[in-house]
Amino acid sequence: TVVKNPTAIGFDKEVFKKNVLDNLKSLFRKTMETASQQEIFQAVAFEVKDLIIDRWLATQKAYKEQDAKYVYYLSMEFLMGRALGNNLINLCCYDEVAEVLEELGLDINVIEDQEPDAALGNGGLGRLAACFIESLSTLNYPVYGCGIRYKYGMFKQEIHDGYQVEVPDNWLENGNPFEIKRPEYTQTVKFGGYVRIEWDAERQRNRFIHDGYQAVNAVPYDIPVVGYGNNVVNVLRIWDAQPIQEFNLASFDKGDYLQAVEQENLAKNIVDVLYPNDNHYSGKELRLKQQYFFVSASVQQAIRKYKETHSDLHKLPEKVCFQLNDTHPTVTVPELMRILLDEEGMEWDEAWDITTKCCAYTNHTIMAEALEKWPVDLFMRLLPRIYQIVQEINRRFLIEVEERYPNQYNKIRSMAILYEGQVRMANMAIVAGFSVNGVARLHTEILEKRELRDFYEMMPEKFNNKTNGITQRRFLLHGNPLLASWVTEKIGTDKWITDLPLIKGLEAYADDTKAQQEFMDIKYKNKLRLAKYIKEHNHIDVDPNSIYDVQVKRLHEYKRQLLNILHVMYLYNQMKANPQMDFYPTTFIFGAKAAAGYKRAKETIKLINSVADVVNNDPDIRGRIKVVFIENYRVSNAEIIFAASDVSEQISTASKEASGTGNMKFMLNGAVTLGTMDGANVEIVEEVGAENAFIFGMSSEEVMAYEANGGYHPEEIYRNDPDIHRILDQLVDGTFSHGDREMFREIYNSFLAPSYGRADQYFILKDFRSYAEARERVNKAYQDKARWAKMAMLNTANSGKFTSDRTIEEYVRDIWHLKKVQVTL
Ligand code: 26W
Repeated sequence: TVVKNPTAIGFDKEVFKKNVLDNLKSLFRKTMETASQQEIFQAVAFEVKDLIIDRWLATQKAYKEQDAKYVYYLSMEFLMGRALGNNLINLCCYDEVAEVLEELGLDINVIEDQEPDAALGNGGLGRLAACFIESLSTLNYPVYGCGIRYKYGMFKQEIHDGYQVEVPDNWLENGNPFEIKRPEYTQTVKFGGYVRIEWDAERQRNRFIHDGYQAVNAVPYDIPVVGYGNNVVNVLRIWDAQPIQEFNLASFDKGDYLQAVEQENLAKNIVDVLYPNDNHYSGKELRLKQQYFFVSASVQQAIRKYKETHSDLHKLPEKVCFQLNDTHPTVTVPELMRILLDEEGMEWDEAWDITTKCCAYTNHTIMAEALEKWPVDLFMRLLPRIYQIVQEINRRFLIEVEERYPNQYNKIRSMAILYEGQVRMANMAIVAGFSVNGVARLHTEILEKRELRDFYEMMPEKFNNKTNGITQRRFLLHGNPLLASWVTEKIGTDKWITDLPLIKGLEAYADDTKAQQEFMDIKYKNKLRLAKYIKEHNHIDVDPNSIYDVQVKRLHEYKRQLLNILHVMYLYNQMKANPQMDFYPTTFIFGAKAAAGYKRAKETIKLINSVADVVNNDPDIRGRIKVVFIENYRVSNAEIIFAASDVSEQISTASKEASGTGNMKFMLNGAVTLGTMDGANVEIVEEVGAENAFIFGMSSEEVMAYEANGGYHPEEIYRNDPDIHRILDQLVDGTFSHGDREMFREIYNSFLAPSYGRADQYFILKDFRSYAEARERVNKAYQDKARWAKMAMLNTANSGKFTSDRTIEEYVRDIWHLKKVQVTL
């Protein structure tokens, strides 16, 4: 029942079918009868790429004709997920292709399942980048997404005996049918060596010459990013590393054998693997290499492209903006300076003027351990010329600080770029960027008032907020087709696909019993779909009539999966003591990857699985509490999970979650938030109304006040609250570990006697009672079917603000100043 978009016209089913069969023949010399599902996926994907190509060419032609300004979205991570389904949706021929496949005896869902997720990202930051480039395309804005073509993306997670095991993600094994290699745009990137100073007599100034370096080639692969129904195709450009010259015997003769081997090795491992750390800086040299590698290639490419049609680099800011996705690409600043100074021969002041008008920085976290601070010795060894430029940026900035705040050493201590032997990347991004933004209102306030207070005081005009968003094309239209069709039918238009606030039209049905029934029927069908997935992948039976209470996100202490599972233990104890207690059956669903080296996170996964073992198999519980850990949480199964959820667990310690974006995906799909006043939860509650969410816990003010005083005393709670006492003791009495008293000892100690850091650093015990009480309210509320249906529907109805289309329009208005480009075929 989805209304067809006019651009679907021109799609010819018979031609498509014939071409898919031809592709099978030419790619694999197979027929429909002999081809594997994977081969059929490839044949279909190549045909879809063909549909994209004409639009791609037309888009780039239109940009050129209009001399369009581009944003270069520089990001170490793009968590794209699968492409086939979303490309078909945005080309407006999903239903038609589904029909073609059906006529060939195929199920489009099964074909889509053949595609590996492009998991070139960890979590929130990488997925945000993917939503942003999709929205930019849909809104007719020119963008290059610039990133790294990791050979191995985010690891695959397997659970063995309750423990996480990481398995390499060889996502390119069968090739990527959507990418195009562009060797003609190869750039050279230089590492190491030294800087020689030479007198340039002609220009009467010094020249800085970088010598003795090792170089690698950066070879781009382009992946199309299709806009919805508007013929726009932007480009995600990811760089691969290749040795400059293939290692050969000729170089042996010339005597630079070792040089050749070293260059070959450098190229070999630069793009091998995505660092699987989320919110944790590790200071590895290879990571800095990755950063400079893709930044240098992208900036060189941008300048080269600009110079093809412009002669005056002073006007670069009219055509180019570099958006730095967190501090990871901050070497953009000195790299652009290097090109303008050393290659274009500019003076410092003019180069600085251009650079500071081209760069803008987004901050995604206030977690201290996430801040990138490179040791100076490492930095200058790897990037000697870049380091000189950083020194000069720092020197000039400190003069400004000194002028503005004479003799206030504390200002220098907090704002210097080079300090105590480290290069502080955030400080460089703030000093050089013309814009600094946070990702939710509360987050930006905390940056201004606390974390970046001195910068805000000195340069308030740079600071702004851009509350995150998500694309409804993937997370409703593709992920939840039943609800998507129903929304279209109810509000009488499919325009919400590109104008999400129209979804507010659902409010008119909030009290309509029939609509409530329909809404909950769709939820039920989606719960069946998830139950089937869980049965296939986890071999656990879940009751689709139970409440699906879901926490899916990276595993991190501040996100407090531990609070959730401790509460399940508490519930279990209650039910054992009182089998007749009033309780609506609930399935507690978790999904989370732990960074490979993050011990506490991995112990938490084991605890969740151990509690699941005991609770799920205890006959006294009679299936009223179930715990499920979904293996290998990623974009593709997230779409299924959000659609099926009743309760959205957003329970981070207030002030710690910059925004969250999963919270928005749940809301869009009609799940009710159970959360703290943190990140974008604050704005979600503002939109939907406090009566349609379950809020608990300390405020960010309270948390920050405790932190300023060095924490609190969890052992008082342990002593005075018998229920909490009991669950903590159960961590070390073997209840959930077949008698093993040591398995969860470290978790236990973290509350009472940590070997490092503060006791209960994330205020789990402090918030426990308030959380338990909120969960009780949830359980009661669900038993009133009409009330719940209304709440859930109102969440969907009020999710309009959280489209990434809105976020992008704000970036365009306040930071990028792009113009819309129309593309006709
Ligand atoms: C250097 C190690 C490292 C790796 C990743 C540091 C920091 C990161 C990211 C900034 C972590 C991240 O993904 N942050 C999340 O960004 C989302 C998009 O803005 C927010 O919604 C989340 O709240 C934030 O945790």
